[in-house]
Amino acid sequence: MRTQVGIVGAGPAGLMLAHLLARQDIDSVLLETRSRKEIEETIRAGVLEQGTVDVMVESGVGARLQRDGFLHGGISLRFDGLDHRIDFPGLTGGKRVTVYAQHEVIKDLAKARLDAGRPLLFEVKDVSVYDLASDSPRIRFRQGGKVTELECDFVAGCDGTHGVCRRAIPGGVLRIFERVYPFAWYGILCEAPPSSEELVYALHERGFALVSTRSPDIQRMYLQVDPGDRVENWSDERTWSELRARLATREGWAPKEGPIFHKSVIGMRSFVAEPMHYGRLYLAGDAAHVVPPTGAKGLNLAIADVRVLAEALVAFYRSGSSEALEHYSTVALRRVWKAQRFSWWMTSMLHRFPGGDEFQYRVQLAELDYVTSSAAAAASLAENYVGLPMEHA
Ligand code: RFL
Ligand code: PHB
Repeated sequence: MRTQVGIVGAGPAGLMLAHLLARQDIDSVLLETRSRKEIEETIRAGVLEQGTVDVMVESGVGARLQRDGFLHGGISLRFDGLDHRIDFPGLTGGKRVTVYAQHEVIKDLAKARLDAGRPLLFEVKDVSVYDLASDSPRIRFRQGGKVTELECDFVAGCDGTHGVCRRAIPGGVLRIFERVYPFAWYGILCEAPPSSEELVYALHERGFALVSTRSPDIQRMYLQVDPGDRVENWSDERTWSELRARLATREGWAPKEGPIFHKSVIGMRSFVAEPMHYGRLYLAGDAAHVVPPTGAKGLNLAIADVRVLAEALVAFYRSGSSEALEHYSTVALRRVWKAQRFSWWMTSMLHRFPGGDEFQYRVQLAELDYVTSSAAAAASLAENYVGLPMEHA
């Protein structure tokens, strides 16, 4: 079996890469360990930058997003019992974000792929990549009882944090940069109308809380918890009481409550592997970098990576030149590190650090006060949140 680009992982990165290449008549085979049902039901991100929306719409997979997504013109930073709005269009020359769940993006992209009759193989097992430094790297995998060897011009490692591609790079090639935070997020989905028109990021003495949304009748909320905490420790009653406490305002704000149907605890870390390629293997998305969710950047970075990678692959097949491919890692990492900085900064400003003293907490409150009272500081938050301009390789 042969293809031009072998893509490992059908998350947002892999699916979008396959889609952008198909539009330029470049063949790819997309391999995924999970089932279609699983990838379409995993609850994750919800905030899309304008650039992410643009590439969905321009490439013909944005119809549902345009119909069902919610345009948000700002967020609220809540501290000291008061709300302070960051007005995105006013601070960025008109930009907004769109709230549309990641698994809906996955459904749109998977459907486009399968409707076009192009290969997307689910439930593959024992995936391994090798001969990466040669001109014909290979992917070996098993589906049912059958082992297949796929010979490629290039391999795209879009297999997320725990995938096999990054690990296949020989020792000593990659530099790893990592920070683990001393807290996690406990997230819920509930059947309730929106408590707030826009997202609320709250810092309270008891810790961080986030009010997000999914649809007119499904809401998403998060609480900062201990990394060792478990959903079993969070009864519905305790969850609502903690959300009420951390989100209380002087005006008596309270979340709209409803049956909780999903609970999960997610760890928080920052991680970058450099460079984002080895031989003819190119890493994209969470396979190469992870951000804490406070900046809402993970999915958007994955899409930004594959936009650059797709352009570079198209340039290679059109002209035979690998110059753009050689620049891929450098160009992608410039955006990655700015998103890392922003995500780390939002996380540091908005969480209580276990063992942190009162001085640290006062500095966090002063930072929030500054960000919400200085137009320059607010504009810096806004332009990062809505997404920095795209760069090209
Ligand atoms: P994914 O989504 O992890 O997809 C990787 C895919 O590869 C498959 N796989 C393999 N396939 C074949 N062979 C193997 N050996 C394989 N190993 C793994 C996996 O099954 C999977 O389907 O990575 P990708 O495409 O790079 O996308 C990254 C994003 O999913 C991630 O960054 C975001 O979800 C992060 N994130 C958010 N990002 C945002 O931009 N905005 C947000 O609001 C936001 N909120 C979040 C988030 C992540 C969260 N969690 C659960 C980590 C909120 C949460 C709660
Ligand atoms: C979400 O809706 O899941 C969400 C929103 C904003 C974030 C992280 C997650 O910063």
